[in-house]
Amino acid sequence: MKRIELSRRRFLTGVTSSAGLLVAGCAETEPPTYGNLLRVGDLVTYKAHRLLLPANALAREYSRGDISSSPAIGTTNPGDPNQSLFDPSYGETFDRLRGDAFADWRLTVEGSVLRPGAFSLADLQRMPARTQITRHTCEEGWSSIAEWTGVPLKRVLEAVGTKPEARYVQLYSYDYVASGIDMIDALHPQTILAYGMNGRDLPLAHGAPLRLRLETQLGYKSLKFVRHIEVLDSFEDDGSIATGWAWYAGI
Ligand SMILES: Nc1nc2c(c(=O)[nH]1)N[C@H]1C(S)=C(S)[C@@H](COP(=O)(O)O)O[C@H]1N2
Ligand SMILES: [Mo]
Repeated sequence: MKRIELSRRRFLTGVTSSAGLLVAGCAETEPPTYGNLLRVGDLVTYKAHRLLLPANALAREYSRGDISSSPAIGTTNPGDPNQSLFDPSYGETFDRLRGDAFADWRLTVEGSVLRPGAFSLADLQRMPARTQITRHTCEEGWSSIAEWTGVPLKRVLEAVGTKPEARYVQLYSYDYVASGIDMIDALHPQTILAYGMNGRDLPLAHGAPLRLRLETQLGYKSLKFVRHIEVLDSFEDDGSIATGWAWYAGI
């Protein structure tokens, strides 16, 4: 474990500077084929990570004593029309579901899958769980450490059976945000759909009832208030590129 813990960052130090060379030399790897020339920097980062890191290299995990307070950033209640990312199509629904302690809430999983599914919170909690204490790194420059409990996204994808041609997984929220990832990150052992935080139910402000924890990328890709998952055969912008962010925010 220790050995692997060291790997992600160490491995990448010094690599990105020479990554320009890699782009030319790695036509055989699957490019994410997203964005345009302005996004060439992302492409370099993406390729460097995908070429040089073992797919399952773990992000560092911490101990209980390292847990810090976590600020709640961005949407803290998708049912509140005053929040900047409020989505009128889903805000009221979220409010209603929350009023009933999410008893009628379902996570729908569709797209390039053999058995599209709708999972209740209890369904997800019956699946094998994973607990991890990790550092959340926000692109705004702060970080915090928390314990997260949830079901590995891999388990949910196994339950619906992704088709062989499936290449991306796009997650949608009750606010105006989505998060798209490739299959390598989707199947990563620390990529979980979390329903617990620091030993309790996931609080509203942190994404109740279910949020993505994507430990291999920056904070904005860890989607809160997950509503729907779409498995894709080809790349689609999740909104990052349209709003000037990197689609791939690997760390
Ligand atoms: N649905 C949704 N997910 C989101 C956001 C958001 O505004 N809406 N903000 C993102 C950003 S920028 C960060 S840093 C983290 C913050 O998670 P936290 O509020 O639990 O600290 O959530 C991410 N996921
Ligand atoms: Mo963030």
